[in-house]
Amino acid sequence: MTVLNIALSQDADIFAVVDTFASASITPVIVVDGNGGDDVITILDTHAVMTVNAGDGNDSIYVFGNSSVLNLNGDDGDDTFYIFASLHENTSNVSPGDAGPVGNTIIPTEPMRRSTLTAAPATTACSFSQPS
Ligand SMILES: [Ca+2]
Ligand SMILES: [Ca+2]
Repeated sequence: MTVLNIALSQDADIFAVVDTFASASITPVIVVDGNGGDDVITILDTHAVMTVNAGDGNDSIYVFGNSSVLNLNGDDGDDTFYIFASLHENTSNVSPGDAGPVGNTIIPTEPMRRSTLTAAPATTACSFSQPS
Protein backbone atom coordinates (compact mmCIF):
# COMPACT_ATOMS: atom_id res chain seq x y z
CA MET A 1 0.00 0.00 0.00
CA THR A 2 1.39 3.35 -1.03
CA VAL A 3 1.84 5.67 1.92
CA LEU A 4 3.21 8.67 0.06
CA ASN A 5 2.48 9.53 -3.56
CA ILE A 6 4.16 12.59 -5.00
CA ALA A 7 2.86 13.76 -8.36
CA LEU A 8 4.95 16.31 -10.19
CA SER A 9 3.56 18.64 -12.84
CA GLN A 10 3.10 18.10 -16.57
CA ASP A 11 5.96 20.58 -17.15
CA ALA A 12 9.70 20.08 -16.59
CA ASP A 13 10.29 19.59 -12.88
CA ILE A 14 13.44 19.44 -10.81
CA PHE A 15 12.89 17.22 -7.81
CA ALA A 16 15.27 15.79 -5.22
CA VAL A 17 14.79 13.12 -2.59
CA VAL A 18 17.30 13.76 0.17
CA ASP A 19 16.08 10.83 2.27
CA THR A 20 12.83 9.05 3.08
CA PHE A 21 11.12 7.86 6.21
CA ALA A 22 12.03 4.30 7.16
CA SER A 23 9.75 1.40 6.32
CA ALA A 24 10.25 -2.36 6.43
CA SER A 25 7.59 -2.95 3.78
CA ILE A 26 8.85 -4.96 0.81
CA THR A 27 6.35 -3.33 -1.56
CA PRO A 28 6.70 0.30 -2.62
CA VAL A 29 5.35 2.69 -0.02
CA ILE A 30 6.58 5.81 -1.81
CA VAL A 31 5.73 6.59 -5.43
CA VAL A 32 7.03 9.60 -7.31
CA ASP A 33 5.30 10.36 -10.62
CA GLY A 34 7.20 12.74 -12.86
CA ASN A 35 4.32 13.02 -15.32
CA GLY A 36 4.95 15.06 -18.48
CA GLY A 37 7.86 17.35 -19.24
CA ASP A 38 11.60 16.72 -19.16
CA ASP A 39 12.02 16.05 -15.47
CA VAL A 40 15.24 15.88 -13.46
CA ILE A 41 14.85 13.60 -10.46
CA THR A 42 17.72 13.17 -8.01
CA ILE A 43 17.85 10.60 -5.21
CA LEU A 44 20.42 10.95 -2.46
CA ASP A 45 19.22 8.23 -0.10
CA THR A 46 16.16 6.12 0.74
CA HIS A 47 15.08 4.01 3.68
CA ALA A 48 11.81 2.72 2.25
CA VAL A 49 10.94 0.92 -0.96
CA MET A 50 10.31 3.58 -3.57
CA THR A 51 9.18 3.63 -7.18
CA VAL A 52 9.91 6.49 -9.56
CA ASN A 53 7.72 6.70 -12.65
CA ALA A 54 9.35 9.39 -14.74
CA GLY A 55 6.39 9.62 -17.10
CA ASP A 56 6.35 11.18 -20.56
CA GLY A 57 9.23 13.37 -21.66
CA ASN A 58 13.00 13.04 -21.80
CA ASP A 59 13.75 12.56 -18.15
CA SER A 60 17.02 12.38 -16.24
CA ILE A 61 17.28 10.34 -13.06
CA TYR A 62 20.32 10.57 -10.82
CA VAL A 63 20.88 8.04 -8.04
CA PHE A 64 23.62 8.91 -5.57
CA GLY A 65 22.55 6.44 -2.92
CA ASN A 66 19.74 4.23 -1.71
CA SER A 67 19.38 2.03 1.34
CA SER A 68 16.17 0.32 0.21
CA VAL A 69 14.95 -1.11 -3.05
CA LEU A 70 14.51 1.56 -5.69
CA ASN A 71 12.47 0.96 -8.84
CA LEU A 72 13.17 3.39 -11.68
CA ASN A 73 10.77 3.48 -14.61
CA GLY A 74 11.67 5.86 -17.42
CA ASP A 75 8.37 5.46 -19.25
CA ASP A 76 8.06 7.14 -22.66
CA GLY A 77 10.75 9.46 -24.00
CA ASP A 78 14.53 9.41 -24.26
CA ASP A 79 15.39 8.92 -20.63
CA THR A 80 18.83 8.96 -19.08
CA PHE A 81 19.71 7.09 -15.90
CA TYR A 82 22.81 8.03 -13.91
CA ILE A 83 23.37 5.27 -11.39
CA PHE A 84 26.26 6.43 -9.23
CA ALA A 85 25.54 4.23 -6.26
CA SER A 86 23.44 1.33 -5.17
CA LEU A 87 24.16 0.25 -1.65
CA HIS A 88 22.85 -3.28 -1.76
CA GLU A 89 22.59 -5.98 -4.36
CA ASN A 90 19.70 -5.54 -6.78
CA THR A 91 18.40 -2.45 -5.07
CA SER A 92 18.24 -0.27 -8.16
CA ASN A 93 15.86 -1.77 -10.68
CA VAL A 94 15.98 0.12 -13.95
CA SER A 95 13.21 -0.22 -16.52
CA PRO A 96 13.88 2.35 -19.24
CA GLY A 97 10.53 2.06 -21.00
CA ASP A 98 9.80 3.07 -24.57
CA ALA A 99 12.26 5.46 -26.18
CA GLY A 100 12.00 8.31 -28.64
CA PRO A 101 14.34 9.01 -31.57
CA VAL A 102 17.49 9.25 -29.44
CA GLY A 103 16.99 6.21 -27.24
CA ASN A 104 17.39 5.62 -23.55
CA THR A 105 20.80 5.92 -21.97
CA ILE A 106 22.01 4.23 -18.82
CA ILE A 107 25.26 5.48 -17.40
CA PRO A 108 26.42 2.90 -14.90
CA THR A 109 29.30 3.19 -12.55
CA GLU A 110 30.90 0.41 -10.57
CA PRO A 111 27.88 -0.09 -8.29
CA MET A 112 25.65 -0.60 -11.34
CA ARG A 113 26.75 -4.22 -11.14
CA ARG A 114 24.53 -4.40 -8.11
CA SER A 115 21.57 -3.18 -10.11
CA THR A 116 19.07 -5.00 -12.22
CA LEU A 117 18.11 -3.84 -15.68
CA THR A 118 14.73 -5.03 -16.79
CA ALA A 119 14.75 -6.20 -20.39
CA ALA A 120 13.78 -3.27 -22.52
CA PRO A 121 10.86 -3.57 -24.93
CA ALA A 122 11.85 -4.44 -28.49
CA THR A 123 11.02 -0.91 -29.58
CA THR A 124 13.47 0.60 -27.13
CA ALA A 125 16.95 1.61 -28.16
CA CYS A 126 19.08 1.37 -25.08
CA SER A 127 22.74 2.27 -24.92
CA PHE A 128 25.19 2.02 -22.09
CA SER A 129 27.77 4.72 -21.65
CA GLN A 130 30.64 4.99 -19.26
CA PRO A 131 31.04 8.39 -17.67
CA SER A 132 34.04 10.25 -18.99
CA1 LIG B 1 6.88 16.74 -14.89
CA1 LIG C 1 10.30 9.53 -19.67
